[in-house]
Amino acid sequence: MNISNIRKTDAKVANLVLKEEKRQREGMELIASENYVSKAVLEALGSVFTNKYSEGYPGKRYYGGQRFTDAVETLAIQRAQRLFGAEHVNVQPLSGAPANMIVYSALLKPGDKVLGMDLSHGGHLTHGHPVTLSAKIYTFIRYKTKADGLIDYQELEETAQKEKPKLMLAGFSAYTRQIDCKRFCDIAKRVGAISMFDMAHIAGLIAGKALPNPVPYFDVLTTTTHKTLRGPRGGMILCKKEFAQQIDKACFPGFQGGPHMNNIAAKAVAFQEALRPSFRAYAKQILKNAKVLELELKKHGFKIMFGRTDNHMVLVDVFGSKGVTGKEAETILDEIGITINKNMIPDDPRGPMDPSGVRIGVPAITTRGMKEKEIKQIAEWINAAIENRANKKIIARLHGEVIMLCKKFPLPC
Ligand code: DSN
Repeated sequence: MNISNIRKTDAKVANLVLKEEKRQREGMELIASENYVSKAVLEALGSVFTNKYSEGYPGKRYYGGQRFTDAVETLAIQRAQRLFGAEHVNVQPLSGAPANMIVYSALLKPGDKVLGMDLSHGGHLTHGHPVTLSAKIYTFIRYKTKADGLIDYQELEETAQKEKPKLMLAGFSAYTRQIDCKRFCDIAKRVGAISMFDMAHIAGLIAGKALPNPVPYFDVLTTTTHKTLRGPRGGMILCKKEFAQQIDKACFPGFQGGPHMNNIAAKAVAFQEALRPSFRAYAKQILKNAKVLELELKKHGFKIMFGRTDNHMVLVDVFGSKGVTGKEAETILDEIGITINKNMIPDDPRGPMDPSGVRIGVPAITTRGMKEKEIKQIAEWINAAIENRANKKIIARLHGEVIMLCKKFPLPC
């Protein structure tokens, strides 16, 4: 990345950018929610659109000078509509958590009930965890998965019938199975609830047609744009026409101020990339890589939660499998240049800062071009690092091997 101007004016920041670039280049990114953008997305992010205030929506702004911001936001919206077949799209949410909060504030009154997935069962903080602002405003009831890794839809319906939630929320940040969208939305309809899907983790797999599209089923969907979708950091809301006005008003002026137009320009570029046939091949390869990772880790004796993976990640009970905590596994893998995150497993007896599990995802390494052969090698390294965690010599050797492989698969940006 060219940072010649930062170098001239700010040696400290330049130095940090270069160090981070080296870390990314020589390391293996296996955090399931991370990815690498293209050079084109990075250019749009660094473009002069960053200078512009554009409160409002295309054609209805509060400030002048909006000819080109209107055009770029319209492009982003139209491309997102083509990608997902959505009736209405708002590309202004700054990220996933604000997007969820915007939907809640658009469609709920304080105290209203929401049925969302439990965090330790793969849900997300913003789906009702008590530490969040949304949980202080709305009443969240959480559903869980069964021992076989699936959602118990019968129990979900019983809870929904009993609690009569205003909103039923599907979606996850660590769940690895498919949601039965029709069944979920049928339950929501029967109890008179609005159906919502937070598809942040799998948006790119849906865009790339590797997973079925939930958009036709749900009333409202939220996503981030920087995970499997390979766009800039940001959020987006998709909904049926009948909710469009409420959602837009809740976003601006209800929740946010000026949209980040450089980010919206970068979203437009990313969506164009995701519309290309090559993106379908990419999404398909992610699923293949995740499956190989699951099978190889199982061979090495790791317990895979939810039975298996149907998407881009695996949740592994490292404590139950190898007697190492999630935090210890994260630290040891960091030492060999493999970045993952510790993660709760369903009803984890351990705490969130040192849970029993780790979450491992393949979108970023798939972007770098790694395939089945490399994934097998990575599973072997993960096992070797965890089993030999006390042996500094082996850890150093593994780190060297990781760097060698990374050098063969350069970053796209
Ligand atoms: N932090 C993101 C993740 O890792 O899944 C979601 O917010």
